[in-house]
Amino acid sequence: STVLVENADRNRCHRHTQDLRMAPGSAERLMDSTLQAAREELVRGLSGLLDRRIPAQDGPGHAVPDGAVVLGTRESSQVVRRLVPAGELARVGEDGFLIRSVSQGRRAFTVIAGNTDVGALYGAFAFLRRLQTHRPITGLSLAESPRIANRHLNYWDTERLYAGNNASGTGGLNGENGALFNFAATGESAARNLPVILDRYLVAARALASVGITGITINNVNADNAYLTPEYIEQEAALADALRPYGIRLALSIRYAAPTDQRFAPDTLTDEQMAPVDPAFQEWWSRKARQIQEAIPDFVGFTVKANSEGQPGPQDFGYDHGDGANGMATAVAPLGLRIYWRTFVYNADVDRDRLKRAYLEFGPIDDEPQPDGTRGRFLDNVFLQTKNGPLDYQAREPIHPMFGRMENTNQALELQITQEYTGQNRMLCFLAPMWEEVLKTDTYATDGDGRLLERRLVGHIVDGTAQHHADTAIVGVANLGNADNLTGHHFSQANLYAFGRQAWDWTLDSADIAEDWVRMTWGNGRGLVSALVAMMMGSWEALVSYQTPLGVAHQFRSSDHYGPAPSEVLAREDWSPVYYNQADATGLGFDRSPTGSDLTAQYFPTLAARYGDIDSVPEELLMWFHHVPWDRPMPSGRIFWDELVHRYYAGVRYVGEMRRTWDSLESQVDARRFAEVKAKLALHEADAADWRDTCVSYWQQFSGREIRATD
Ligand code: GCW
Repeated sequence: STVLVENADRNRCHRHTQDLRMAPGSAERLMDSTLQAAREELVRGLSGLLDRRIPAQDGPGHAVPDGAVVLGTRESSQVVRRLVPAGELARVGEDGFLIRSVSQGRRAFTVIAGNTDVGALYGAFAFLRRLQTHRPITGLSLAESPRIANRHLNYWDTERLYAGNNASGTGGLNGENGALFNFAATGESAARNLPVILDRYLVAARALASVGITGITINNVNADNAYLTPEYIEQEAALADALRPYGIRLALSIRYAAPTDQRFAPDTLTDEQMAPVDPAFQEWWSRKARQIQEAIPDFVGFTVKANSEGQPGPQDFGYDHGDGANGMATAVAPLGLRIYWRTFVYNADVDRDRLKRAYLEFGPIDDEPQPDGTRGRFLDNVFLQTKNGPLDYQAREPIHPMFGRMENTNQALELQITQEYTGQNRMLCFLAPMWEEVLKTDTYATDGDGRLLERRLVGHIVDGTAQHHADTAIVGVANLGNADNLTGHHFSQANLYAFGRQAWDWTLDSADIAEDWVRMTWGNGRGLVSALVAMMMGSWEALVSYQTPLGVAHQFRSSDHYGPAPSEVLAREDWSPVYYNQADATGLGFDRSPTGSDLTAQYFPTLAARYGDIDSVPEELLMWFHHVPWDRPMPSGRIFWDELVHRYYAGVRYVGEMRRTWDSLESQVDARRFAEVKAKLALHEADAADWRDTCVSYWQQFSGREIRATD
């Protein structure tokens, strides 16, 4: 009946004048504090879901009203102090929460408690989720806390945007780029730009808070130095203020060589001063970080893409990744900031097989004996940020061999939510099953004596329990844009949603996540829920089948990373589809077994043996590790060639089934979204068929065998 949040106004945390940041005619009110935000969510959510106005109240009066929802911390709320034992609450940690149904005499009410305001906010969203998904909201005694502490997004504001309202409808670099946040470049009018806060920033903040995202790196990893200028820092601060009540902190991507940029004169460094051990280098970053921290007190730190794809890095100045990361980390450690150093590097001089290169560069630094008798050179405030697989966000990859191998270094798992290689804004592809597969893959990691660790799934490595890492992080490359629905394709929202849920608890079942999302997004109708969940759950495997079945890697057109181009030969061997498929008269696939590049040796022994043997490698990863003869018998009873063709056809057939499923739901979905998804599914099927036909006919030139499509 009532939402009761005591002391919601006590933590005013804004720093800039309010009017400067409000969009003209903005409907949203900027929150001052997290508890206010929580109150607002409950009032709005309960009123909407129950279809009547639910009032809010600040103090308990003499008794909590019957039916009320009370929210707070022990610090903010008398009710929480009285009813929630300190010890029980302490156990859920910083971001966790308790939800309790309480009866007092004839009155029954619900208490949502966190140790922090943000924890309480997460509890509010969890409570609303229960209501929205038609789960019981009485008799509750729930305790939840996240397994991973830093649950971040990386937002590439200029690249891989598929959710923009720009002219082409695709996002990208033409005209207004479809980015979520608008920065004003020097001299540009601020009328529609930061520091003005647009409604959609708050809509995004609320969406991210609802799934527990704690931080966002707001610019592309191929960073533009403008983000380090005072003009931008002021805008970043306004954005940080707007996101802060929702528990979301800001980070920035930087270019490693930023200190040499003349725009920072007279503070510009010479190449000699760019040695990461040079006091001038460290002083530069510490000064810059202080400047940012003054404007953004809870600034997270820097994300760095160094010596990767043409980006500058320590190697340009004669140092390695350990030196570079540590140089920056030393500079910012006294400020409590972190460095997220990406491991997406593939210098061709390191090894012929691109997939081996990252571990060859980072592994030895992790293993290096230190003067104090420990191992591993990376400092404690460095996270190595590693993609799930060793190539590049392909729809299915083996796990990156670095998981479990970097026991002396903090490691963050990086997943791509934006659908660069998984259908962009056209194809419906629910990615949670892929992430679940990654997170639940057994690394077979061993300890120093070669004994198998007890907890050794990728998820255990990432959540720190495998190798006792105190600091943990997971990063999603975001799929946000300025589209009304934030993500472009309506079903792409499910990926953002799932990322947040899996970042919070990687042990969740992706089908359960899909079900929650469907209920909250499309409705609770029985047939609708089961049909959509089933459709979504098969969509990723179908995409793998019609794009890159059985582990054939990276067959994408270089111009857009959307369509097929198996015959493409590019200037760089390691960008060329032909390098990945190795098609010839004997078969298809890249030999990374001991007879080939021996990537398999980078895995722990059990996996190395499994992947290295064509008889034991999982079928789905076959061509990642082996050059497979066209006539090799497969578990299905078909020969490899027939199986390959079968997969392509089955994948496209599934898309046809998705279209029929969707059509059958017309009466249960609102007309606009029904039509929008329907139109995309039609394109999806045509494009999937293009993948099938282009690839199968190209492979046939090598196999010389007949195309026998099977059901
Ligand atoms: O897959 C590639 C993308 C690039 C991206 C790079 C990376 C921003 O095509 O767009 O660069 O990965 O992860 O750094």
